[in-house]
Amino acid sequence: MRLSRYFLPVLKENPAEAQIVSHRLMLRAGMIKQATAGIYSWLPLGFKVLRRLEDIVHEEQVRAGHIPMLMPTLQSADLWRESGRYDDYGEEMLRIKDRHGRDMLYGPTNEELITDIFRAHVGSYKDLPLTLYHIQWKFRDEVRPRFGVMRGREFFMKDGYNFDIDQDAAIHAYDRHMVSYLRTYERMGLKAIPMRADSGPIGGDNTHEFLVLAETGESEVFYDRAILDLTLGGRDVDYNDAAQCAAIKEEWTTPYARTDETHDSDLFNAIPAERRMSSRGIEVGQIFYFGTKYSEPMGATVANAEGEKVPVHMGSHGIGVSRLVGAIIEASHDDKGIIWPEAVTPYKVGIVNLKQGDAEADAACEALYKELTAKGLEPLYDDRAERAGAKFATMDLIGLPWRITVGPRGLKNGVVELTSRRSGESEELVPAEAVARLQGIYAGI
Ligand code: P5A
Repeated sequence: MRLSRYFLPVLKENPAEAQIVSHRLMLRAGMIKQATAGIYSWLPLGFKVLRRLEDIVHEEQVRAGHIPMLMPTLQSADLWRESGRYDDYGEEMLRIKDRHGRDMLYGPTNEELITDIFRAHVGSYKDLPLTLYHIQWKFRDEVRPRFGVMRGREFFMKDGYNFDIDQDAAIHAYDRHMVSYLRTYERMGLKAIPMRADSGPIGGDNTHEFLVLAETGESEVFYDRAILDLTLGGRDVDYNDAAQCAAIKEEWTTPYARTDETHDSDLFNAIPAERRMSSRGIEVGQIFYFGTKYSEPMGATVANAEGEKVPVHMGSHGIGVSRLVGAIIEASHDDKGIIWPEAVTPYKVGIVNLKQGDAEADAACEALYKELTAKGLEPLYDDRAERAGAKFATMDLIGLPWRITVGPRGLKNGVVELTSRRSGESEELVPAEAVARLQGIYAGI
């Protein structure tokens, strides 16, 4: 992409309405624009990051054996009356009437809708286990939408639902989700800690939230520092292996980690003082096992091996995809702007032409642009007739992890400069070497 032809409405001034850094940087970097309270348009740069996160979530879900589909945003109130949640859900639910006076709602979550699909089509234990998921917009009429996409009213969520014959099988699904979520967040360059939490309106006693530590997080969290040393890394996980998934869950849930909703000060105080940590966190996902809470009232039964009809065991699992964009920025920025982890960056490398209009510099940039594009290293080329300082400031603000600077002085020696956004370190390389270096960095990401 050439910046002169792109749509990147960066703001020079700090927007007054933004209280936290991710919101400020997303507005300044031209990623989002508020449409109305808690509802945002995703401008091209923001949309690119959102899509990238969506891709990672899909890849990891499919890897775990879960099946993608798509359900609508608008739902009929009747299904929610069957589960009893139409009245329970309260004011967070946006209720709408259609022209025939029928009660509709903009889905805040999809347990009822998926249970209806299941009961219409599945009747035997032989069709289980089954996990279906989608990534779709949700609406919750939050009392205080704030912090940009962190607490929106309309937001993008991955929500998945497992159907299993009994509790043991459903707990395997729970563990499988925990492992696949750990892997998803690690791929995004985040440390997200599973913490015992409260299940709220979704239900059930078994639930973990995944929290990214950040001062601006809305949740108060308490944890054993030892949990920070855990990583999944490149482990070979067989998601069908219930014992392996359970062992990984055990590893992550043994050190104390809880949100304030479930915090137990006696247990916490039993941890050696130097490992006792309390801070704030951003909830980027939550998993639930709620058994037959929906299947029983909605009549979602399957025939078991003995031929008896039994209500199916279910859980649901959510990732806040749009919130993650903000969470990654909270975890990765400096005073100049965003610093995207390579795995989620909207463009892999920026090209800065220090002397636009200089025949040699222009030709070198064009050649690099072509080469990087051909190698799949999607570049963003700042080809505007701007001062070098302004170009650097824009690149720093939008946070591409690598920048290639091209100028007449370097070109005299046949070199360009490759700079890391994170460390600020630069290296002079001939253009082919710079491309090869980037290929190495992005290999396997
Ligand atoms: C699990 C999937 C559920 O809704 N039903 C289907 C279950 N869980 S949840 O915890 O309520 O939401 C899942 C994740 O969605 C994100 N989230 C939000 N993101 C932005 N703005 C909001 N207002 C908002 N509310 C929830 C969170 O990341 C949450 O973990």
